[in-house]
Amino acid sequence: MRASFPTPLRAPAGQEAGGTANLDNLCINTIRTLSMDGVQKANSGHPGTAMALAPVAYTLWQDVLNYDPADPLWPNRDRFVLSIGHASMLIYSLIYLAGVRQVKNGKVTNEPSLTLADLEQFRQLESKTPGHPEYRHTTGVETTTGPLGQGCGNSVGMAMAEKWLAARFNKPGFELFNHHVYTLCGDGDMMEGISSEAASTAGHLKLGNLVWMYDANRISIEGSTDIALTEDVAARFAAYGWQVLELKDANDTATLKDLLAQAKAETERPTFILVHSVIAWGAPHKAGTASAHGEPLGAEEIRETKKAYGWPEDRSFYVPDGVQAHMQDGLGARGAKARASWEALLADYRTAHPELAAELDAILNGTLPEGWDAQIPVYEASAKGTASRASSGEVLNAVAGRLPWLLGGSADLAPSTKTLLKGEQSFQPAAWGGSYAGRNFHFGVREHAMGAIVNGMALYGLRPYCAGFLIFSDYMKAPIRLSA
Ligand SMILES: Cc1ncc(C[n+]2csc(CCOP(=O)(O)OP(=O)(O)O)c2C)c(N)n1
Ligand SMILES: [Mg+2]
Repeated sequence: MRASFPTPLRAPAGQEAGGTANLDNLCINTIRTLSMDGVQKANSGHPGTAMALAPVAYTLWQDVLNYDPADPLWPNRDRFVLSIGHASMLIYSLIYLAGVRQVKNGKVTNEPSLTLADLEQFRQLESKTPGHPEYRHTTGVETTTGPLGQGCGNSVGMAMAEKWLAARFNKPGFELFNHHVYTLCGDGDMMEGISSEAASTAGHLKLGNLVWMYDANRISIEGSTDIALTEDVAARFAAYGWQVLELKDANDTATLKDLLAQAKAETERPTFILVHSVIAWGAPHKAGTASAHGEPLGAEEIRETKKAYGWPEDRSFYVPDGVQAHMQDGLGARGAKARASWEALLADYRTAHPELAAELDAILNGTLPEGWDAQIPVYEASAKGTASRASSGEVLNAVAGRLPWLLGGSADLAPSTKTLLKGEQSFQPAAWGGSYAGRNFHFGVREHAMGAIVNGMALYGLRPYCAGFLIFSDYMKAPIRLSA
């Protein structure tokens, strides 16, 4: 079934206008056409969703995200998670246009993370632009995505890590951590159980620093989602305790900015923005069809689509002058300013709170405190032995005393798995009588999300663990593999 596509070739609001609106649309159409061209050249990939969501992702990056392309490791940067990893040309185009610098061996270099030549190598062996985005392979990719739902789970872990870091390190006059985690997800993510587990957890924990944007294009591989997804997804999120907002047209960037402002203004609830989009927007024959999900558009359709965008029809991988500079003036300038004031704050923090500053350095550098293992007990060989879960609990507690950022919990099995850290609080919002500084996490009976959440926390440099009975680790296979 073809989704409705009433005004296929009409320019989005503002496109006809001059000035910045025009430059914004130039950027958006650059992302769309790079995505089409990348997939076409590779003769494989997913053009439609990258095209449709270009205005959404671009607006987020250009007008909202606190991210400095010159320092992709800045600890208080907003995180962007592309849970719909198949739309990878979207994030590669943004990384390229934003001029994100490459990180090598843990250090930021002056090289761009991606060049136009890298985009032309989309999906080629050893290229920096694999079919699905991979963490540490391409700078600017915050987590590996592809197995649908994992990115959603990771983003909840990231938002939890942010809350924990803020609770531990922020001091009066020193708000070191106050960033947001933004996730783009799709129908597939919404169908996967892991995202429900993760969303339920995020609602319970009142993660007001988390925003999911759901691309409700009502298309997946087999056709219309009418064949498999008919529930009221927004109502589900309201029930989970999220703020639920709706964007009626993915091209309406002005309203999107308002909604993202509402998301940031809401500090108690995570925000879910349901976005209506048309897959392969602007493609005269393929817009709104499942074939635009995972096949190249084809040379003729690309030509006609470029014509509809007012683009040179015969140019491939065309990046108009001024597009990269425009992103530097927007995202780049805002990010540089935010990072500079953060660096200054950190410098003063080092004087005011030297011990905490040293601890933060260790977290960010991935090092361990001196003597972290000094209290690990020694077990004499004995015929009777000790239950490994008992010795595990003792060792965990022996290390925890010397490693404050060792934290974690269990999927409702802590009394059996012996994973409770003695004398530590539970990680809970104040509303439930707890604190985000707590180190005992209660994942609930949600193994799949637990794995992805812990992966998201690990991406912040924390040392998280999770636990359950071995047999239930079957429910966690995907996050276990991704953690490797
Ligand atoms: C766990 C998992 N199962 C299956 C797939 C294969 N797959 C990739 S995209 C996709 C359809 C996703 O639909 P949607 O999220 O609506 O994306 P759209 O077609 O709108 O881009 C599927 C089944 C996957 N990537 N991950
Ligand atoms: Mg879809």
